[in-house]
Amino acid sequence: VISGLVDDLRSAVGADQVLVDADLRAGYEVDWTGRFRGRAAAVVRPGTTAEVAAVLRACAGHGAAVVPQGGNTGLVGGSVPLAGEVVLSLRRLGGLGEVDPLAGAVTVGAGATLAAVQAHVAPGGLAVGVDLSARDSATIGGMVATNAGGLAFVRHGPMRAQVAGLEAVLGDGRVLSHLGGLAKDNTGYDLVGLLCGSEGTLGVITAVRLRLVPLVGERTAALVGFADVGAAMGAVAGLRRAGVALEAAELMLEDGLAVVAEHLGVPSPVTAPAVLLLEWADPRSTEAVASLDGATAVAVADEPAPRARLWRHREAHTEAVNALGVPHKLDVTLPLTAVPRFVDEVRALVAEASPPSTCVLFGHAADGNLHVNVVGPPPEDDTMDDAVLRLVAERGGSISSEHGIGSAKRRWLHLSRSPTEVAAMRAIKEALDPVGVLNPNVLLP
Ligand code: FAD
Ligand code: 2HG
Ligand code: ZN
Repeated sequence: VISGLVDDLRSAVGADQVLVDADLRAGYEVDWTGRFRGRAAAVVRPGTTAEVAAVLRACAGHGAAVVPQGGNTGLVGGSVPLAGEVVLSLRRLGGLGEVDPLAGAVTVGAGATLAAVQAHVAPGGLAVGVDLSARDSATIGGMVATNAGGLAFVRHGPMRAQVAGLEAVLGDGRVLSHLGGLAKDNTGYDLVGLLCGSEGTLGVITAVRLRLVPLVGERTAALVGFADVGAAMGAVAGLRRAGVALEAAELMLEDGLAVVAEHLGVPSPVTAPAVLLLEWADPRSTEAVASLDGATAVAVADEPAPRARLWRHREAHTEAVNALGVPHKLDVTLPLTAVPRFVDEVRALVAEASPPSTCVLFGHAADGNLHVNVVGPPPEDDTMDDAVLRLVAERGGSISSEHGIGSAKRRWLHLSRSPTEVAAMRAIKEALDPVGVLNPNVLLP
């Protein structure tokens, strides 16, 4: 079966773009964190939508499961072949269409990296509404497939809100195309919205029509210290009530900043139990931040280089955690009022863990989105994952805020979704992917 499949894949995309040697496959077989690894039947690298369709027809014909892969920066084990699947890499679909200045929109290939699109649209005074620190590798297709959130969610919402249209190939090779990108379009079910956050289970996204946002060149960033998480959360709410249009509101903790400082070899500019990274564009907001209740220390920057230096202490959290060991990453949302207590409770859980473990917690304060990183338990031991996710559910939260369910969290999907919801999702999956070739080991239990 495998050799027949490989022959058919070679006919679909050309022999050069089908990788079967172990050393060529290796980079596609392990996730960014190193926690999830497997072995691919083959890695196939189509260069056009028609080739993606031919690959899917070949795989459907052989009953071979497919894992779509973009930049492979996903953090829930959804982009790697854990059960011998074919990896379908979209990275060659990196085309960048002409920017439409009237609509403020652009159509790009699914394999274009976020950084490439940012650089492409910036000369027209435009930007992508979602930004994340994996921008040099993460692809637009992967960001749509995970409905990525990121650093600008407070201002522009998730990836789904940036998508005006898309093109995707279904499991049997049919092409679903809705790239017109009209501002208003109530012509039935929102299939484009449905593909957003579908994690490669409903279709392989090949192109995306992005609705862009104004590029805000001049902004001010500040690190602001507080005595505790409650005070920091109150400060964000206060600024929003006062009408401050925050571009970002990120939460960090003293011990996490220390891990980052050690990793970077640069001390944190602000030391406090809870630290916010706030960013805003309107100079009139500077006064509101300067007079924040409960602030114990502040570092402000408005020139690009010093601003980037402040941001480095936030953005380097993920790589600093990975440098400690293979992390268990739990990306969760809590009701805003539950955040301070949850932080204390998680730290208490990890303090009692065996083997002794380190907890690095940070997140997107305005969204109630916490990134709970635990380093210590072996990769396959999910006792701590279970305890944290159950606590999240008890506190009224969501077990995935922005990274998705992937293979990492699918056994806990029921904590956030009712049986009726899971049944509806399963019915949708069966309707769009009847043969079940698209990422069958992801999302649905
Ligand atoms: P992959 O990792 O390749 O794939 C992710 C999922 O999407 C998989 O299930 C895969 O099968 C599917 N997929 C990929 N491409 C396609 C396609 N074309 N069609 C269909 N399915 C597809 N995430 C956030 O939300 N916010 C953040 O702030 C954030 N910061 C990060 C920072 C770092 C340093 C790292 C390493 C990751 C971060 N992430 C963040 C997670 C990750 O970057 C996002 O999930 C991103 O959207 C994944 O894009 P990718 O191209 O790497 O996708
Ligand atoms: C971020 O906000 C990402 O930087 C990654 O979502 C979070 O590393 C993490 O846990
Ligand atoms: Zn995040």
